[in-house]
Amino acid sequence: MKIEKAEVVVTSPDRNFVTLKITTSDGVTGLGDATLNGRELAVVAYLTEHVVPLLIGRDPHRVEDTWQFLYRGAYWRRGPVTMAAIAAVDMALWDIKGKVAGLPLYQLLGGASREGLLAYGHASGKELPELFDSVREHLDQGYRAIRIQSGVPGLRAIYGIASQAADAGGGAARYDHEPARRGALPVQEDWDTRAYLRHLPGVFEAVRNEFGPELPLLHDGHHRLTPIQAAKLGKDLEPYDLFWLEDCTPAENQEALRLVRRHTTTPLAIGEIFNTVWDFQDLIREQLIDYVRGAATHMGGITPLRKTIEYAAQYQIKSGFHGPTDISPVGMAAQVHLGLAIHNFGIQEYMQHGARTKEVFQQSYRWENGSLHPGDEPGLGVELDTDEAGRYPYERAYLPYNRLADGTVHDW
Ligand code: EZ4
Ligand code: CO
Repeated sequence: MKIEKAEVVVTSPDRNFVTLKITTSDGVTGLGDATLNGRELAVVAYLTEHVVPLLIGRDPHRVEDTWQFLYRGAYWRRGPVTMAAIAAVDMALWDIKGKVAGLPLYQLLGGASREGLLAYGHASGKELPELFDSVREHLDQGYRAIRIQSGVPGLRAIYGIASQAADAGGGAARYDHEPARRGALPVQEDWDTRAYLRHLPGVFEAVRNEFGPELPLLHDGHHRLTPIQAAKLGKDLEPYDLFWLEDCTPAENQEALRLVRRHTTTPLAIGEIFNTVWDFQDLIREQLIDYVRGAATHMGGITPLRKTIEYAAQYQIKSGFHGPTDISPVGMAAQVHLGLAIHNFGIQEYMQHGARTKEVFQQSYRWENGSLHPGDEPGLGVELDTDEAGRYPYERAYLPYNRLADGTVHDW
């Protein structure tokens, strides 16, 4: 069996997705997710111009060898564009292997370690009543763990607030929070760290008072704090027993986490923008985080994400794989299979795709009683309806960016 064809499919049902479809000489097809939010066409070019020609004629069973060849063979390593492209190949080859074996991917990864994956959704609101409604909606939908993002008085639009995103226009209506907006240029949001630090602990106090002590609550700081600010926030949130505080600092400076750790027992989750195992190496070895936020789509596929999480297991660090709407159903399926198989599963983010996306990508993973299960179809269990995909051509979309009141660009 050889790889006969590799096609890059771009579709924009509710948002842009990039999918690699590999076909073997035996007619088996495999899918991989290569979606890089706001930079989709860069990955399309990398795949089409540089990767696809290398795949034709290769043995699709050689997953590890193909990964090493694409990673080391390019000489210029890492980076989000390259790693999203390699991820798509890796996923597609695992998909093919599962289909040839007649087994769902989780069986190839060691079999199920649990019945299903606890998944969390995104509740948000400009003010408390809207936030409480959003939490109740999530509870009604069956969520048993919820991320809390709140507006901040004096700030017009900030990351994570669905209604503010909807006000800014551009396809945000369906989503709990879809940060990328279709349009010619990125939307500007605003930020004031001191206002945020003053406001947020009161929000968590109110949520705990309303919904009780048991519900696992999460929060995303989205890279906007300095180390000492992050330490203060972690400390201030301790009474509200967070499941995790995510991306409390921009993690390029990994030493910063040592300082945060010295001051707070609030669990930390990091890594949604990391590309490789090596980005996690120090954070895991020094036990500076509690949850690995990597995504199969952005870490170079199932193969390296599995290596990362196996390494993390030695330190009792668990998975909390990134699962926003910009991970396609193919990428989500990959993570749900991996999450079912590993011992050190923590939680899975699950925002849910829109109806059009579910038509384009027919999924066999299911969501029941707040848990995800990958289903038992061979491989990843996702099929791409290319006719349906063709109805939704690419639409330019950017992630927003941040400015402070004085006009300085800030981390978004
Ligand atoms: O901003 O997926 O935890 N989730 C997140 C996401 C990211 C987007 C970027 O593409 O931080 O909302
Ligand atoms: Co995040």
